[in-house]
Amino acid sequence: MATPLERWVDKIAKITKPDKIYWCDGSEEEARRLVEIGIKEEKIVGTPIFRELNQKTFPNSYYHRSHPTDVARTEHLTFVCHPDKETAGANNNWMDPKEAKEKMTKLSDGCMRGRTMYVLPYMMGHPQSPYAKACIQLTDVSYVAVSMRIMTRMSRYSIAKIGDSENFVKGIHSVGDFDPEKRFVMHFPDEQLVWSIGSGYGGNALLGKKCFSLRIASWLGKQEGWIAEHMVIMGIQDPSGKTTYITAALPSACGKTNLAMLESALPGYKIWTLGDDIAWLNVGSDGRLWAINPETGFFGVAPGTSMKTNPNMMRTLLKGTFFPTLFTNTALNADTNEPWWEGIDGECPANLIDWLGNKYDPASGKKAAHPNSRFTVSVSQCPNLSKEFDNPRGVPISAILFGGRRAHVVPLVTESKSWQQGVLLGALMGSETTAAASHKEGVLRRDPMAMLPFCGYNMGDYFSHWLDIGRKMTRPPKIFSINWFRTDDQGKFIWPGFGDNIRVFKWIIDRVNKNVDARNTPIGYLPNISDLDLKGLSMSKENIERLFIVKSDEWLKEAEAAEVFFGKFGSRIPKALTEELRSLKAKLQGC
Ligand code: SAT
Ligand code: MN
Repeated sequence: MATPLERWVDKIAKITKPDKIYWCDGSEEEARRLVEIGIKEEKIVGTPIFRELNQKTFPNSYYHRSHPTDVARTEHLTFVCHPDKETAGANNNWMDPKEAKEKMTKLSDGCMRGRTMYVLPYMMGHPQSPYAKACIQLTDVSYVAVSMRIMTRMSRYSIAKIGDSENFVKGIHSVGDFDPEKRFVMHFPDEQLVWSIGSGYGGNALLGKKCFSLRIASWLGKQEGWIAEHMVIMGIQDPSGKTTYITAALPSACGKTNLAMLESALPGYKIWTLGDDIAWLNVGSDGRLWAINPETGFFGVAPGTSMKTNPNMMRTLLKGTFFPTLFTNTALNADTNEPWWEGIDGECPANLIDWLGNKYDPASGKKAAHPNSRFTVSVSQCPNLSKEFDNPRGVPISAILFGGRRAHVVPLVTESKSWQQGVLLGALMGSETTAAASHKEGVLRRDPMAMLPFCGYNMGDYFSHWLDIGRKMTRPPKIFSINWFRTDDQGKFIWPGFGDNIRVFKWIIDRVNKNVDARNTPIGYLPNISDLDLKGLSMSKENIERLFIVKSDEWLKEAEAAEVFFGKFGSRIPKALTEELRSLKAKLQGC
């Protein structure tokens, strides 16, 4: 008798009509074979899926070039199909689930013809965590199969765990014909199903990542009493040897990966990385908030990564283990067969091939690597991976940071006065946009908790859920807002960032441990400059003070923009949050 899983695979194969069906086991040998297939057999518009890179300098690394129209998430073609539109909320595109299924069934008719359908069994989360989920993704491209093996715990264990159950997370993925008009990423939260066609890009194709671990998991968390967040998880070891765990939410391509792997500029401090993108947070029996990273890999932005900006990531990329490392849409050094991107160490090589496969002309003014070019690499290669990474319980969180890319208005660091005010700080978040999503660069976009593109239900209900989580904790983490990106009159960043961000973390830990006082302002507590460890930094007093300027008129504008944003969600915005906003406005007006 076929199991529900086998019957489901069969049903999807009848629609998509692959030539072959291949059940993956996640083994090392299989990964090698899949890479081989990607080098020798499978193609994307005539180009092989993988190209072997210089194995001496980039061991076990492979290069992948995507379809040129397929380089980022496509938010306007991403839908969350709850039975009713209100549940999806103004933050999501919505389609009736029945209509969406019909549309996808039609678009998928024969879409895997001539291709192999890979059946990928994987876990999100450590198998022994009560929050771990057994998942199956179907895909018709080896790039996705190999990527998923890096990013998730892929093995036959998931098949055994699913057994005869109907209750497993389902993903259907096909690159289709890459037609952007026929590209859709459809989520069916009540069925724990994601159906994606037309794109091979990370967030659209690695369905365990944003699609399941954020959009669908956020909805599961709402029902089950936990939260799925777009956050890094890290441990900060201080000179006494004590490690404090924090999470930080930053929109895509705001330096989240650099932050997660930060190398401290202050002696005696060390960062232990647990995750660079997604955190699942639950309230423990001790009344604290606990975090796990459901993933096992980094899917990071390559440009800007160097020994200067992120030495730990460079070491991770160069380590080479039995997990392949993938480079997607970077440039290629034609002489050395190494990947190259803007911002990597060294000079621009003379003989460069750009991400589109053409000889690169530096005089063209164009970038050689796509700004959203990526690496996909196993966390096991990270030299500062936390020893708690594989702890199924996760780590207890002492502080939550909300950040964004703001040239003005938002101070370097602000501590909220309560959980509720912290939720407002998170809800007020905005960021000047970058290239990870397919829209213009440099535009301010409201992005509460960095979850706007990833919250799988009405954002008003999401804020209520955050407030509920706060009420469940007896020892909640403190909430902070951070902004590394404030600029001076010339548009230059004031704060050095990177390894010096540890100085901000030090203050945050001091606040958590009640070691220092702070300055009370309408938006929260700000550091007394004398409490910041700025030793060795060559910054003028004036510039340091500029990092902490809070202008009432600018903040009133922020509050008004938040009101407009909240207005989109009508009565779904919790009263407590509107009250908090009203009280902030009153305080600002009183200044
Ligand atoms: O959506 S991805 O996870 O592929 C990249 C990002 O935007 O964070
Ligand atoms: Mn992300």
